[in-house]
Amino acid sequence: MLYHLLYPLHSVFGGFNVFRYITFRSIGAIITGFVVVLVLGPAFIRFLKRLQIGQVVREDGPETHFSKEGIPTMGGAFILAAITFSTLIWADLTSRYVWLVLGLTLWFGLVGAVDDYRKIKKKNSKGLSAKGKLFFQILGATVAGAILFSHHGFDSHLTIPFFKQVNFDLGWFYILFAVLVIVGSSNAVNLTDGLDGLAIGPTVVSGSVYLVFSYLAGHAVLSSYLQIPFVPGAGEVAVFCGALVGSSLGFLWFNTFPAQVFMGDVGSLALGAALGSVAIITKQEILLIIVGGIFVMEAISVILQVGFFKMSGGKRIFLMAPFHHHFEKKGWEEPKVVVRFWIISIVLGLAAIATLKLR
Ligand code: 57M
Repeated sequence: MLYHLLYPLHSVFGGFNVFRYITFRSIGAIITGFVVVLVLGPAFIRFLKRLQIGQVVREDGPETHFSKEGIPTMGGAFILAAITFSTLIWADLTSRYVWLVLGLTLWFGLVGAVDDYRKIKKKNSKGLSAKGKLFFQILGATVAGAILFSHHGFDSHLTIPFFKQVNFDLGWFYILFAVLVIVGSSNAVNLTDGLDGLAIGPTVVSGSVYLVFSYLAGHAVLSSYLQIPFVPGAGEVAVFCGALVGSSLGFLWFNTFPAQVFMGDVGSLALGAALGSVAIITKQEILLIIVGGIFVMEAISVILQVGFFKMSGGKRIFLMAPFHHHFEKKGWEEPKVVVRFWIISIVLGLAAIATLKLR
């Protein structure tokens, strides 16, 4: 909005020229998202309490979680509201990539909200059926993948970190690949969101890394110098990433141990889909495995645990999956597990940025 309102006035007031810069507007989006959630967060938490939207905690979980029963959940709805507000304020609203990422994020948020609401209404932690949730996720991701693929000049080549010269042309299969990345990252963040601050911390890290990659991918000179795919118009997605990072930081203020609010599936599914779709647009899909390494590790721990559990007739690889519960069962205090996962996430984020030079 501000870009359209104020930049044209730069001939009258030179200072408004700053609104043309994506870097300035991305920082504006970070600050706006953060301030909106920080200032209005307490009122929103009171609102959730008034509506009695409290967490239903499963009996088969770690005993330390039983005291979390009733903590307000669906805080992710507020994160998404702040992301939307901040993006609309700071982004160039003629950018089709911004509308695509925002629309997909809100679609996954809607799927999560229905799941959360059914869990709360039915007072059980089942919610939407797994098949139902997956169907609507795949539907949204397929539409987004098809829209992207149909964009004039969209490049369906796959880029591999560290190997600049290697890229496969997936052709139509790119849509399937995009669905895999978006739905995979959405569910990986969802599985990770099981301890106070555990999912939102790595989301801040991943969103920050993809803010940088969006800016570089959309920059003709820098992308050429760094030998990464040039995606004209991808730079505006950095503003969306800024809104995501700022809003997530604001949410972390209330979600850190002991959490005053949980994000709910409305938050975790949406944030995961947002990261997956940004990875697709910037053509840094494989990089998401490094940047989102915590999410990947959590998802793999579940796949291994459930697979081995079924094959071995009930034996476990980990004390409990996802991985964060394994350390809780080993006696680590919750904050210790969370901060150590954050440390790993930050190191992986830095490693992801380092791939720009290691080619
Ligand atoms: C998403 N949801 C949390 C909260 C959050 C296949 C199986 C591995 C699936 C998995 C599962 O059910 N995952 C669902 C994780 C839940 O958090 C809610 O869900 C939203 C995110 N989707 O926003 O609303 C609980 O997590 C805790 N929590 C916090 N702080 C937070 O900031 O403490 C969440 C956010 C909340 C709260 O206690 O109630 C969750 O864990 O369900 N299942 C599991 O993760 C279960 N693992 C399991 O069954 N493992 C077995 C299988 C794999 C064979 C095994 O290892 O033997 C664990 N989760 C629970 N109970 N709740 C263990 C059992």
